[in-house]
Amino acid sequence: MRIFSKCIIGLVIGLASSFSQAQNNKKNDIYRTAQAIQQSVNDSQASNQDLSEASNLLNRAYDLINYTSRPVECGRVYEDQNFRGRMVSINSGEAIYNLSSYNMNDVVSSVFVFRGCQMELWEHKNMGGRSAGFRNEVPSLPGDLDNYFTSLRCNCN
Ligand SMILES: [Ca+2]
Repeated sequence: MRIFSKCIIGLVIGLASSFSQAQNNKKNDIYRTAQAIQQSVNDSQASNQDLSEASNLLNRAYDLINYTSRPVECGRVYEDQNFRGRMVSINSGEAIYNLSSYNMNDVVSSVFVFRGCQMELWEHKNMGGRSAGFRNEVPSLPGDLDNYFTSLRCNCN
């Protein structure tokens, strides 16, 4: 019983911690699995210590699921060079179809992308026209891309 619950719940924790923001469906599956494990632990002939350990492990699994479910900031675009001026932040898995909504059309001059994330920006609204991708920080966009972008998308691994 103790080995069984440790193996299964350890697996749940491992899976939960490897999830990224975009994988909510899988996280929900794991959440249901964890609940089922909790039920089977409750139903079985287990010692109080077994139940206590299983409960602690499940709580860790739930904490990890909650943690990985929170929005992850993916990157930021700035009006001026060196990450100055007005700023718009974007979360992983999100898109901004028209920076005009933020009064930031054709003004972006620097881009910050968080580690493990990738941002793609487009010349026109709705991901139209020429595009460029960035994986790290760009304190000063090259001349032909300066004050140029209108839409963007960002994703973290
Ligand atoms: Ca600018």
